[in-house]
Amino acid sequence: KASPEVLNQLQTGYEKLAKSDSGSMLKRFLTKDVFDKLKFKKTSFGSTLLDCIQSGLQNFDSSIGVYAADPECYTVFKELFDPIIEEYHKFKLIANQPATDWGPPNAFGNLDPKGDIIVSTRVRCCRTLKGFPLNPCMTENHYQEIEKLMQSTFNTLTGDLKGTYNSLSSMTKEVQQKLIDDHYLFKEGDKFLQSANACRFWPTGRGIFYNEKKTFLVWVCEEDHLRIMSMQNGGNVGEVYTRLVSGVGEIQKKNEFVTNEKFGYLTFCPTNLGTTIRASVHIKVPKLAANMTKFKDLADRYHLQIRGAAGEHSAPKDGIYDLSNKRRLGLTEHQCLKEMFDGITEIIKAEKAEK
Ligand code: ADP
Ligand code: CIR
Repeated sequence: KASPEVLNQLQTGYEKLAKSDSGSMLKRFLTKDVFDKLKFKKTSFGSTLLDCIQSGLQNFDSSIGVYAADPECYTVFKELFDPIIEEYHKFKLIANQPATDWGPPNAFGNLDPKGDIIVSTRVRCCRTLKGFPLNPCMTENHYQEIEKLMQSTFNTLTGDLKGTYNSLSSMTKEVQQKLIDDHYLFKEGDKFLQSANACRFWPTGRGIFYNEKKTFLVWVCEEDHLRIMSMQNGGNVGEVYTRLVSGVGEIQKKNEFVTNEKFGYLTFCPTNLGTTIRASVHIKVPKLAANMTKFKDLADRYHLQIRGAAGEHSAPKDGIYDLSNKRRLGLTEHQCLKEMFDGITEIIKAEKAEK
C-alpha cells in the first residue's frame, strides 16, 4: 500500500491540479472516483499513482501528464491509463494491438519529388529491452548494462547501417549541441521527463549511435531504452522507411523487446504504445500556418500531429513544421506510415491551393 507520505503528496497534488487551468488529459481523466480508487495502489515494483502522474502534477502545461513508471502500471492503474490511451490513439481497448506488420517497405514513394516543400523525413520507433525496468525504476548499473549491451549490437551492423556509438558521458558540450541543433540527438533537461524521474544518473548510459551518413540512428536510454530512427533530407518516405525496417530487423536479431497483446510494444509514455511509430516530415507550409485554426483542423482530419521544428514542445522555425502520424496503437506499422503519407499528400495539396 502507498505510504502516508505518498498519499499526502497525492492529495495535495490532486487538489492543486483540479483547481488549475491545466489542459492535460491527466486533469480530465483523473476524476475523484478514479483518484480514490487508485491512490492506495502499488505495483510489485513499488510504483504508486504518484510515480505515474507527478510529471503532470508538476507541469500543468503537459498535454498528457502521465507515464508508466513500470510495465505493470498500465494494468494496475488502468482506470486512468485506458481512457487516455483510447482517446489519444482513437482506439477502443476491447481489441488487441494487431501483430507487427511492416508491409512492403518500398510501398511508399516520394512525397515531394521536386523538393520544394519537404525539408526532411524521419521515421522512428521505440523499444523496451526485456530484462530491464523502465526509467524510474532503473539503477545506475542498469543504464551501464544497457549501454554495453547495445554497443555490442551496434558493432555487428554492416553496410549502410554500419556506424559508431557515441556516449553522452564522453561527448563535449559543443558536439552534443551541434547534434541537437542538426535534429539528430535528443535534447537535455526535458522538464516533463525530469519530473517523471526519467533522468536519474544522467548522462550515465545515454548516447547515440549513427551510421556514416547519419541516416540511421539509435538513441540509447533517453525516454525509452531505445529510439530507433531513419532520416534523410527530402520527401522520400520509401527510402527512409525501408532503411528503418532493415535496421530494426538487425537490432532485433540480438535483442528481445517487451511486448504485450493489448498494447504491442511497451513504452514509457502511453502515446507511444502499439507500433511506437512516429513518421514525420519537416514541411514548409507558410500559407496554411497563417491560419492556425484551419491548419489544426486540417491536421486533425488526417490524424496528423503538429510539432515545432525542434521536436515536441518546440516552436516552428522559418515557417517549418513537424507533421507526423498521431496514432500508433490499433493499427499496423504499415498503416501508420500510410496515415502519414496520405495525410501529408492532402496537406501539400491544401498548401498549394491557398492563395
Ligand atoms: P520523437 O520524435 O522521438 O518523439 P522529438 O519530437 O523531440 O522526439 O524529435 C526529436 C528530434 O527529431 C528533434 O530534433 C526533431 O526536430 C527531429 N525530427 C523529427 N522529425 C524530423 C524530420 N522529419 N526531419 C528532421 N528532423 C526531425
Ligand atoms: C506531455 O504530457 O506533454 C509530455 N509528458 C509528453 C507527452 C507525449 N506527447 C505526445 O503527444 N506524444
